[in-house]
Amino acid sequence: MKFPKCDQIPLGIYPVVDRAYKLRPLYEVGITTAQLRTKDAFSGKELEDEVIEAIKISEEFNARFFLNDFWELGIKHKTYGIHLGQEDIQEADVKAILDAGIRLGISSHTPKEIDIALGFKPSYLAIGPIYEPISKKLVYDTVGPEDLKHWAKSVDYPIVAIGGITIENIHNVAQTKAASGIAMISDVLENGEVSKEKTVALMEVFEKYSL
Ligand code: 3NM
Repeated sequence: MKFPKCDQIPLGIYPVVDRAYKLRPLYEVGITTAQLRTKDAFSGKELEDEVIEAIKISEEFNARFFLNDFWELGIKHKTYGIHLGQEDIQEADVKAILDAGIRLGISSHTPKEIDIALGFKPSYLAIGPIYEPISKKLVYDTVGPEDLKHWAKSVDYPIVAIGGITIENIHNVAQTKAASGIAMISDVLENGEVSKEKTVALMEVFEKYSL
């Protein structure tokens, strides 16, 4: 079992949004990787329509679109990728995702969880929370850039750093050069809507260190 790679270029700034329409302005400024994470906001047909719309917009921009949680819908509509947490990965039909040729990203918060995630040979490994998450309460200790760098040394997969990353602290994360992607919910937003300006500022920092 080994999941497909996510192309050669780094995942880059990797926004995680709650609605499909928020993807378009992100792609318009050059974002190449994004995730839809609706949690309980939608269900049934409404959820499926949201997923279909997200895939359609992402394909228009040739972007790497990951769907959070809803792996059955991801397989049905052939998303580029699916992102799962540690609990979801135990319940999902991981082989069905693999057989569908879909990429898989897995969250991890501790060295033990990293080991579990790597057992699936994922397309990327998310490590967090780097800082105190802004939009989600987590029971885990913050990782910080030092441990991110340290943990990344023994991981031969692309890493996505997540949790509390903002324009103020992204320099510390980017300069570790440990992460192929830097994910965030809050700091690409302004009053809940995508801010192109904030997104571009984050992208500029990422690019400065990935050269
Ligand atoms: N996962 P913000 S932290 C969705 O550590 C998510 O696994 C995390 O939101 C993890 O950028 C997190 O607002 C929330 O802090 C990220």
